[in-house]
Amino acid sequence: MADDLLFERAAGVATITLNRPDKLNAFTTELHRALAAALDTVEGDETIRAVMLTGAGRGFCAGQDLAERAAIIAGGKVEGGKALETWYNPLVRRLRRLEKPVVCAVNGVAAGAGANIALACDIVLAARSASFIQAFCRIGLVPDAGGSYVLPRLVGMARASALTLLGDKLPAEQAAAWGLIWRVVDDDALVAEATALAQHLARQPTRALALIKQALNASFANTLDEQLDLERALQIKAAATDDFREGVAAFLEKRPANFTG
Ligand code: T3D
Repeated sequence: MADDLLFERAAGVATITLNRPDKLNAFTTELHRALAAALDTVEGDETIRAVMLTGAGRGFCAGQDLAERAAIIAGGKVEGGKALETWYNPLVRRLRRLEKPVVCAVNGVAAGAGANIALACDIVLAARSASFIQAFCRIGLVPDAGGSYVLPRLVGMARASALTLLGDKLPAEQAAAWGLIWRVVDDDALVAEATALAQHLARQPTRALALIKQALNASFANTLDEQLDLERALQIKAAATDDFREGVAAFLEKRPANFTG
């Protein structure tokens, strides 16, 4: 249903809101389809220079809709990897490779793939009342949507192991203290702060921000030598942009830069 996802654009920012509040915005096939279409729009519209992703109601996203999955189980057609192959893996790859920054405003509980989709975004803000749950083990599944990749890298193996093997709730403030997310803000300030951050990013040199994402995405798998070579290659591209010229001119003229992306 189209209303399962809200899409608004203003001031260079596309705001995407998961909108199944009664079910804590759990992912159905329809919601996946709507999100993929929204990201198509984001990719194709050069006036959109940043994204803000959030959820409606008291949850951010409770991961896979288990009622939808139960219907499939009841029909005897369990295909463990299908939803990952069709929806979750492409979504995580798209968020990481999107050449525009994505701010995630985690407004409430983020569980299962919902938690890991949030962690696939570039800058994660969370409401003070929000929480993160690697809920997979509670239902006999393994972490997916990139959880087993990012968690050890973000918080270390000891914490990643406990989070994924126990499936306990991690409060937002603890998540921030551990470096899982950027920061926590008061609940009633979350949307305004996340929107302001996304609007700030939309005024920055978009091409350079995309190249920064590319550098960070490669960093964990690269040796120092490989990363230095990559930085050089990306710097050649960044230095060729109008925004680099504008940034230097604005600095020397002691005025704000007018980046055009
Ligand atoms: O094949 C594949 O698809 C593999 C891919 C898997 C990816 C995954 O994400 S697997 C993990 C799936 N998610 C979960 O296991 C989390 C399930 N939800 C919960 O454990 C709890 O809802 C929370 C801890 C997140 C929040 O608890 P609480 O007490 O605050 O809320 P609640 O009462 O449990 O939920 C409120 C409503 O949302 C409720 O509906 P109702 O009874 O009022 O009509 C509940 O059933 C519904 N809901 C919550 N999560 C889901 C859900 N409905 C369907 N699917 C959900 N994941």
